[in-house]
Order: sequence, then structure tokens, then C-alpha cells
Amino acid sequence: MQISIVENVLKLNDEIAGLNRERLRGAGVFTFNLIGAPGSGKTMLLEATLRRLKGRVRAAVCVGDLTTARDAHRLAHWCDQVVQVNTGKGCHLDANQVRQAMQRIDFRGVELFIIENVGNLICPVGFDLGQDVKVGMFSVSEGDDKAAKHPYLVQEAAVLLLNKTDLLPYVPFDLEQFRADVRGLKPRVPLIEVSAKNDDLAGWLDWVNQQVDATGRGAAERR
Ligand SMILES: Nc1nc2c(ncn2[C@@H]2O[C@H](COP(=O)(O)OP(=O)(O)O)[C@@H](O)[C@H]2O)c(=O)[nH]1
Ligand SMILES: [Mg+2]
Ligand SMILES: [Zn+2]
Repeated sequence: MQISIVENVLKLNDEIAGLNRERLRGAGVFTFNLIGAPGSGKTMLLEATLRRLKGRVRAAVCVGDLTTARDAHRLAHWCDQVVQVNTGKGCHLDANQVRQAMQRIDFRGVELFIIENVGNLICPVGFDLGQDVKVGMFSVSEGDDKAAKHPYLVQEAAVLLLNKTDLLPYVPFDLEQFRADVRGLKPRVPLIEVSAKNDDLAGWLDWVNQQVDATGRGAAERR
């Protein structure tokens, strides 16, 4: 009985996610769902990313958090459309929450929709939000075993980020082991090593720009 209830919840979620995806794709918007542990640097990465894209790529953001609007305030410095979703005790965003956030966004001219999920490496992976891709984030300060311990995120992500590389000289983190664990789980996934703090984002910004351009071209061809 319990199993069928859970299945129904996920089925409804997937239906709403499908509607979100249809709307976003129809508008030619590239959407990623950023998933990582609390404190891995999701908001700092997005602050740096939005700062670098400002004036070049028009973005909107939906940010999930249990209670505060602190992340939304940080991101609002760099983006004029930021919607905060407070999930209360909920440990992930669901498609309906994103749908409601989308109703508060004017997507005209928007090319990039960023979703910062609630800090959690586990259940956000299972909830489709209507994104084009999931981006998985780990950081040097979390320990080098976290990819191996969270294989589901590694397998579901279209790209993986390793943040806080500026801390590599100071904390025990076996970079070769981490890379090997990722390769073992998903041989061809791009693994981009960044430091949001130092604005060291080269491969990541290239990846975002490529996705935005490809999505925009695809939408133009369909018209
Ligand atoms: N050293 C270092 N600290 C970082 C980096 N990115 C984020 N932080 C710090 O890590 C903490 C958590 O960052 P935050 O962006 O709030 O993480 P979130 O919970 O994943 O959104 C903050 O104190 C940030 O200043 C980084 O690249 N290097
Ligand atoms: Mg955050
Ligand atoms: Zn959850």
C-alpha cells in the first residue's frame, strides 16, 4: 500500500515536471537543476556565474531553502528575477513548487533558468522538476569519498562540479581517487573543477554558454 502511495506522488510530480519542461523548452530556455550538499557552494557558484553572465545571458533563478531568503537576496544582486521557495521541513524541491515559482517569472527574453535545489545529495535526485539537466556539485571540504557514496547523483547528472579547489593545499582530499570514483560510475561525464571563491570558473562558464546557445538555436529552428 505504502509503495503505491509513493509511486502516485512521483507520478503526479513527473506529470507536472513534464508541463514545466514543455513550457521552458517552448520558450527556448535552457534549465539546470543544481544539486549538492549544504555548504558545498551552490549559491556562491551561482553568484559568480550570474555576475560573469550579466549583460550577456538573461537569466532567472528559483532557489529552494527550508526557511530563510538569504540565498535569494545574495543572488538578487546579479539577477533581476529570483524567486525563493521555502520548503519548510521539505528536503527537496518538487515540480509543483517550481511550477508556482515559474508563474512569478516573466520568461520573455530569458535564456537560462537556474534552479538551486535544497542542500541534499539524496532525494532531490529523484524529483524531476522539468529541467533540461541536473548538475551535481561536490566540494573539496566534504571529503573525497562523496561521489562514491552518492552514485545516484553521479549517474543522473549531465555535468559534475568539484568546488573549493582553492582549498586543496589545506585539506586532505585525494583528487585522483575522487576522479577515479567518478570515472568508475560514469566514464564520460564532464567533471569540472572550480573555485567559486576565486572566480575560477572557466570550464563551467564555457559549458553553460554552449548549452544556452544550443537551446536558443534549437528554438529558433523550430519556429
Ligand atoms: N574556500 C572556498 N569557500 C567557498 C567556495 N564556494 C563557497 N564557499 C564557502 O562555502 C560556504 C557555503 O557556501 P554557499 O554558497 O552558501 O553554499 P550552499 O549551501 O551550497 O549554497 C560559504 O561560507 C562560502 O563562502 C570556494 O570555492 N572556496
Ligand atoms: Mg545555497
Ligand atoms: Zn527530500
